[in-house]
Amino acid sequence: MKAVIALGANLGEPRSQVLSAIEEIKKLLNVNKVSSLYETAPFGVPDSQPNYINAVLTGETDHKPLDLMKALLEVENALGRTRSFQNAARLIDIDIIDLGGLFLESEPLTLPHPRAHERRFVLEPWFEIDPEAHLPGRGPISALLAALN
Ligand code: PH2
Ligand code: MG
Ligand code: MG
Repeated sequence: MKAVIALGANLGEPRSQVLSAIEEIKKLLNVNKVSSLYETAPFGVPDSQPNYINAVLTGETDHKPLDLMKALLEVENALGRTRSFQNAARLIDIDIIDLGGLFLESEPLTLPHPRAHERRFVLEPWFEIDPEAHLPGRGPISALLAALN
């Protein structure tokens, strides 16, 4: 199954944490494409947070959704992630955006990512590596991006 994964960091050394996370994810799945790193203003959180470094990658995996999520949480933990409150500034965040077009609504994991369609910091790097991509249930990411303008 094709996986689309978004990374973000805005504490510590965000660029090197995102790059380290990408290296760890390459051990978990067959990574095809990795976007550039984007410096983005904090979105939907207090402006007082530092800017983020964001990236998106695509890969192939046979992991079941919850197994992939747990493996990615372990990468977050290995890189020092702690959780205080939702959307708090963080050392690393790794989110599954889409996994093979699956729709899943469960307590630990909702697929596709329920807020991806409104997040330029996800759509722009994703568009860079896969301009024809669709976000299941929402449509072409090119149109989603245009709608944000
Ligand atoms: N992640 C959030 C909330 N806001 N803003 C930017 N620019 N980048 C992020 O990765 C980000 C955010 C919650 O996961
Ligand atoms: Mg997130
Ligand atoms: Mg997350």
